[in-house]
Amino acid sequence: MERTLVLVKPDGVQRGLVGTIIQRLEQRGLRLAGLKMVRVDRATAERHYEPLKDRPFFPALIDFITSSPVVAMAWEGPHAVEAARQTMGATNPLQAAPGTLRADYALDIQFNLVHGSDSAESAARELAIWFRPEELVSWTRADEDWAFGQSK
Ligand code: IDP
Ligand code: MG
Repeated sequence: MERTLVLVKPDGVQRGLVGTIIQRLEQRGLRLAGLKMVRVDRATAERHYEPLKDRPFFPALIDFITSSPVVAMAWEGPHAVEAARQTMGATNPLQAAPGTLRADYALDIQFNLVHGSDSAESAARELAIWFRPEELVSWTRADEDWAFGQSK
């Protein structure tokens, strides 16, 4: 069982795609364990994207992610990290597979709707930035035996 951080980035919130993004992950079978709307400050954004601090697009990325509210979510399930990223698609929407969120709803490599942790280690680090432990809810989804199957 894994937990991952998903952010609906400012473009997703402004474009009214919060519900669509939640629906895709929810219908995939993942279990929502935390959810909040946040106007992230620069210091927190820089901590979240710290592994990318030497990339040329880092300043623009921090400007973007702090420009307007985001929705932060924790999702759980078997292989939740990989499953969430697969549902999102490749970083560049033009290279994302059809049917993924980024291919279906985005055009730009920066304005690509969503963030998903890229490993279990990143997920733990990032979830600690966005959520206090008591904000993550432990519960059983009624259909999870059927969605998680043998991976439960
Ligand atoms: P990921 O979000 O698919 O994991 P990362 O390489 O971790 O992709 O990059 C973080 C975010 O930085 C991307 O989602 C995108 O918003 C932005 N980004 C990545 N590469 C570029 C680029 O080449 N130009 C502009 N923005 C980029
Ligand atoms: Mg990444």
